[in-house]
Amino acid sequence: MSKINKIILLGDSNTGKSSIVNRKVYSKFEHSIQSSVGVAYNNIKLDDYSLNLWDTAGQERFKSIIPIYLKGADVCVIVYDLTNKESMENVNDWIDQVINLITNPIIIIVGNKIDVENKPKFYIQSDYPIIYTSAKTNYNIDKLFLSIISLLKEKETNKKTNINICDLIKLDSFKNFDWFKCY
Ligand SMILES: Nc1nc2c(ncn2[C@@H]2O[C@H](COP(=O)(O)OP(=O)(O)OP(=O)(O)O)[C@@H](O)[C@H]2O)c(=O)[nH]1
Ligand SMILES: [Mg+2]
Repeated sequence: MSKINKIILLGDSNTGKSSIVNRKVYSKFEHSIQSSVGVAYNNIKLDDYSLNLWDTAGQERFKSIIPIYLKGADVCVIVYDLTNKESMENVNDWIDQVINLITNPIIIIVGNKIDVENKPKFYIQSDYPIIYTSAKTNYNIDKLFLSIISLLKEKETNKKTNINICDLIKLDSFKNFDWFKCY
């Protein structure tokens, strides 16, 4: 039987959370996708894992409902828009919100919209692993989910309750994951 894991996508509005989910679940990308209202749910099966994907709305007016959905999350994917400095600066606030509510969460930072040309890009420094993606071109989207599965597996195998994610991804099983880095 598949192991069920709760994956929550967080981050400012317009960073591409729903687009990442749509790319993975429906293999499509929409330029004129609607901003999310509340939370949307999807399930995907990968490997022997069943991932429950919770796509949250980033708009300020939905901030108060996020903690309800954060509860029980196994992986928190914090998405920012590489071309939007403010969304990058807000990543730490999203991380704080997660660590206030969840003990030893797996946090992954996603810098999305790497396809955009002719705009400055804001690369982040963090204690958490980072992956750069494009929901538009499908760049690194599969690798993002592969990384999620690998982190879940490693956490299970290591059975450490207090594991540092950046230590985890230094393990041998991540040595070929050059798209997935801690800085
Ligand atoms: N160029 C480019 N545009 C993207 C990418 N991902 C999303 N977009 C566009 O960015 C806008 C916002 O995408 P959404 O997926 O709705 O963003 P969101 O984070 O779900 O926003 P909220 O639901 O409001 O929190 C849309 O116009 C998308 O088409 C990407 O990788 N590259
Ligand atoms: Mg959305």
